[in-house]
Formats: sequence, structure tokens, C-alpha cells
Amino acid sequence: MARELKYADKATQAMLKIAEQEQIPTIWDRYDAMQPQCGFGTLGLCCRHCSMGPCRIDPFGNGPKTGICGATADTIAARHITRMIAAGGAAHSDHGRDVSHTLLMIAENPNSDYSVKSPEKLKAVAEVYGIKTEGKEMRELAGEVARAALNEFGQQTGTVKMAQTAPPARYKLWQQLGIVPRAIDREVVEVMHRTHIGVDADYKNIIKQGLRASLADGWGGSMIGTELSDAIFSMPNPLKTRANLGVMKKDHVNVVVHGHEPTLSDIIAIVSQDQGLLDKAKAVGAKGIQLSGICCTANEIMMRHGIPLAGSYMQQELALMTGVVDMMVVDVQCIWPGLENTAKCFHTKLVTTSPKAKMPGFDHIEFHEDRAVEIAKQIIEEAINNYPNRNSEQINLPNISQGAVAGFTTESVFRFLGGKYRSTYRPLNDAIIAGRIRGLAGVVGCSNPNMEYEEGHLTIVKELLKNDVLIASTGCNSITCAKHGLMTPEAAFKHAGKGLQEVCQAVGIPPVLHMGACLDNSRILRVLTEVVKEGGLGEDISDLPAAGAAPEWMSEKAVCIGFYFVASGVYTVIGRPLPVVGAPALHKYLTEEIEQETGGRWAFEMDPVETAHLMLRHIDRKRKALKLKPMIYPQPFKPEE
Ligand code: SF4
Ligand code: MSK
Repeated sequence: MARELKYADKATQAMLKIAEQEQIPTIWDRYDAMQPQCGFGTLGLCCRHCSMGPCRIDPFGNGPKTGICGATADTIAARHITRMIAAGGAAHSDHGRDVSHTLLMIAENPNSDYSVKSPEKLKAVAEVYGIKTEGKEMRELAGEVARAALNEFGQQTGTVKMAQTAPPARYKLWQQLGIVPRAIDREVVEVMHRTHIGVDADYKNIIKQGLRASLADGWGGSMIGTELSDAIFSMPNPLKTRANLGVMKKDHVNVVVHGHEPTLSDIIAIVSQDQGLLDKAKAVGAKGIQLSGICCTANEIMMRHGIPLAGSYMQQELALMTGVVDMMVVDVQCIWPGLENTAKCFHTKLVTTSPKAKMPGFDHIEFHEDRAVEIAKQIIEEAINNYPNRNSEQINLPNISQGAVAGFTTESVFRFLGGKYRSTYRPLNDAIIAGRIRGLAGVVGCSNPNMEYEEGHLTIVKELLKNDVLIASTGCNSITCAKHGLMTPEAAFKHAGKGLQEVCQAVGIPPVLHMGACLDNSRILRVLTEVVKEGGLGEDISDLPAAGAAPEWMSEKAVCIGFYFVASGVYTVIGRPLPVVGAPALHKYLTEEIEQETGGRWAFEMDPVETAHLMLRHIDRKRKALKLKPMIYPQPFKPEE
């Protein structure tokens, strides 16, 4: 049963004790029960792409060295990883498509429950598509932008326009490499075609298409999702909030939203304050309605509304075990079907809302954007009606939460660093050039029971901060950082080196910037682009003293994100290796040779301190290549080279 998790936040540790007492299995128990996991799968050496198989390659003994069709280990692993890119890109991009449809609905339906809350952002996106904005009424412009964005998914000619916002040198390189994405759906379809039995067997050529598909997500589907979400639901602005299970309230109706898309959660955030619903909550004996979030939906509503976050991916079933969740409402991605078994032990209602994601044991209330408020009210009413079904003896809500500042965007970092009247990245670039900030890091991604929970995220972040690296964080790394107090301005004094401390103090920012959901890694691409544009740090993203890490990655989305960072010129370190280790040529290509082509590459490192040091070595190499000044203050980590 429950294990000691040394690095986990206190609320998680408390809930694991409850799980043990009550004999309720958790994700960690299911992980343990799955051991030993298949070595062929771990190494990337199995293939089920046709019914002559399944085939597996024997990496050590005298067994088969090719599949029945003759596919080698490199071909099989390249096909598999590229399909992971396609699945991850499809998930994010389909989210982007849904947001585009919401924008189109705003344009076409004057009575829509949604509106454009940030006209400035809409105009900025219109510019990318070459759409004239002058004299246009907002709904007219919304229609034109929505159609242009939707066109990016299925167009048969041309290329994805959003990708042209990359630094010119980067875009030119993609043209030379032949990996400029043509259309978002097309790249996913082509991955599926090429990886079919008897099509592409050249591992480099397969990865080339993988890179193009990943760019179609990072600089396409995801970027559209982020940009249009900002236009519709408003531009996030740094705000104070709280994080961890203790944000739920014993005497309130607790509704937890879980998943990814803001179309439902944003409306629920607004509707949960409806006076009629608050009265109904009071009528059943509750003091009010407490909304909180899990996973990236939490990030979305936290950064726009300050709604507190209840927990990360790994805490979804622990939230139910508090006994106070009257309803968990889910949409898409990162939702465990196993929640059903946990919920059965409590009064909690589980509700799916997307026709794309139904789950056994969950109620289904289908969400339709054209009846958004009506359906959101129905959902909350059902949660209220479930409040009296609580069993007070089962309530174990840890009173543990932590303050955080969340909601930085490419634009707000710009404003903070530049000062109110000087919107510019100049102070950031100058701080890097002068040796006050050593470099930039994106630390992002999931958590995974195959790693020590939160150790990777926390250790890497703290080691980088100590060495004056400013961090942009998204996804479940953000949630870990928020829960552990790393997203407060005070964290700079506790964890950052002197140079970074001075910058954080001067502009009043935390040393770890919350930049949103996993979809919002596109914001990090744009921050890097702005730094290049500001000048003095090279011509391309690959010139920057910057690196990325996803220490506890889990999903196919994470694979796609990693590939679009590598394709964008970023050195990207992950914990558990990609399933390519049994394919020697492919492994070497992704971790070494690809840097000659894209300027970025992968590294696999399980030790979090060493991960941070790999990133620092890379940052220092780039500083040296740019002939930047030595760091102003002594640095704890000094690479031997
Ligand atoms: Fe085996 Fe080739 Fe079929 Fe894959 S595609 S299952 S390696 S025969
Ligand atoms: S929710 S993809 S566990 S970051 Fe986006 Fe977290 Fe990873 Fe899901």
C-alpha cells in the first residue's frame, strides 16, 4: 500500500496515510502492481503496426534483430516515437481547434455566452494572419480570425502562419530542413501514413516528419489554443492565489474541475458565483460554493480568475479521498478512468462533459458551447444536490495550502521587466548579458509514479535558481512549484543566487514564473523569440543561454512538446529516457547528431542534480559562444570544462 514520498508536499503525504488506513489503492499501488514492466516496450523494441506481428527485437541475445517485415530496431522505435508525437500534437491541437470554434461561435451568435475579453490580443492574432483590423467591429474580426485559424488545420496548400512568428533565422532553418509545418491535421495524418507497415523505414526521415508534426503543434495548434484563449477568456495577469488540497472547504459545496480546456471551466468559474446557486447551496446547509482545479484546467482558471488549485495530476484521486468533493467535472486529457473506484468509496459524483471522453462509472452531462451557462448551472446544481450525501466520518481534509503568484504571459513578462511605460525585454537581455542572470530555463511537464514524486521538479528548479537561472514553468511543474512556495516573490530570497535575487526584487516577480497549462508551452517559445528579437543574444533561439527540462514526463503531449523544443533549437533534458534506448542509431541521433541540424537536442538523465548541471553546462557553452561577461556573483556550480 501507500509508500513514503520524501519530496511530496505535506497534503499528499497526509492523504497517502488515509489511503493506507482505508485500504484505498492509489496510482502508486497500481504502478507497483505492474512491475516488472515490459523491457521491450521500455526500450522501444516492440511493434504492433500490422497483424504479421506483434514483433519484438531482441537487443542482447540471439533472438530476432528485425521484425517480420524486416524493420530494424531503429525503424521500429522511430515509428513508435513519431506516433507518440502525433498523438500528443493531436491532443493539444484539437484543444486549439475547439477554442477556434468557440471564437467562431462568438462571431456568428450574438447571444453567445462567450465574448472577446481581450480585443487587443484578437487584433495581434489578426495581424499574424494578415487580416486588417481597422474599422472592424469585434465580432466581424472574431469571425475572420477564427476562420483563418481553422484553416490552418486543414488547408491543402501553404504553410502554418503562426510558425512565421519564430525568429527569421529559425524559420529559414526550418525551410532548409524541409520541416515547416503545412497544416496541423495534415502533419498528424502524414505521420500515421508514414508509420504504416511498408512505408517509411528510414529512421531519420521518419523523425523529420515527427519534427514537422511537433512544430505544427507548438507553433500551430497549441499556439492557436493559447492565443485565442487569451483573446476570449482574457489575458492572464499575475495574481495571488493558493495551491494544494487545503484550498477546498469543509463547509462549502466543493466542485473540482479537472482536465484541460477552459471553455467549460471558465464558464463554471463565473457561474459558481451566481446568486441563485449560492442561495441553493445555503439551502442545503453549505456556506457557499468552492471551486478549485486539478491539472491544467486548474492552471487555466487560476491564471485568469485566481481560482485556487487543488492539486496536480498525481493528486486527482487524493482529492476525492478528502471526502469533501461533491463533484469532480472533467473534460479531456490526463483523467484517470481509475477515479471511478476511488469515488465509489465516497459520495463524490464524477461527471464527464466531452463527447470525446466518456468513462465507465462517470455520469455524462454533455457540454455544448452554445448552451454554456445553462449547462454549467446544471452541473453546479447537481453538485449542490450531492452535498447532503456527504459522510462526515469520511472527511479528512488536510488544512494545507500555499500562497502563489500565477499568470505570467509573454506580454506580462515584457511589461514587468520593462516597467509600466517601457514594454521591452531589454532589462532581461541586459541582465543576462551583464552576468546577473546566467540564463533561462523552462521546467515543465507532468509527474509520473515511475519517479520519486516531485523530487525531480523541486531539485532541478532549486539548483537552477541557486545558479541565477530564471525559470518559466508550465503544466504540473507549475503546480508542484506553487505548492512548495517557489512562486512567491519571497522565494527569490530563499532560493535564488544574488544576481537573480536583485532582478526579482527590482521588478517584484517570483524567480519561477507560472506561464500556464501544458498547452501554454507555446508562451515559452514566444518568450524566447522576444529575447532573440530584443537583440544582443544571437540571432536564433539556439544561440540563447537557455535550456528545458521535463523531469517527470508522462504523456504523449510531453513527447510532442519536447520535440518541438528540440526542433526550435532548445537543449531538452528529461528524466526517464524516451523509448528509443534499444535503437542505437536513433538514440545517438536524437541525443547528439540532431544538434547539427536543429541546434537543439535531447538528453536523458534520471538524477535531478545532474539534470540541472547538464542544463547549466549548456547555458555556459552558449554564454561563451556569445562572448558574454562572466557572472557578477560567484556561482555555486562551476563546470569543469
Ligand atoms: Fe512486425 Fe513489421 Fe508488422 Fe511491425 S510492421 S508488426 S515490425 S511485421
Ligand atoms: S496536466 S500533460 S500531467 S503537465 Fe497538462 Fe500535467 Fe502533464 Fe497532464
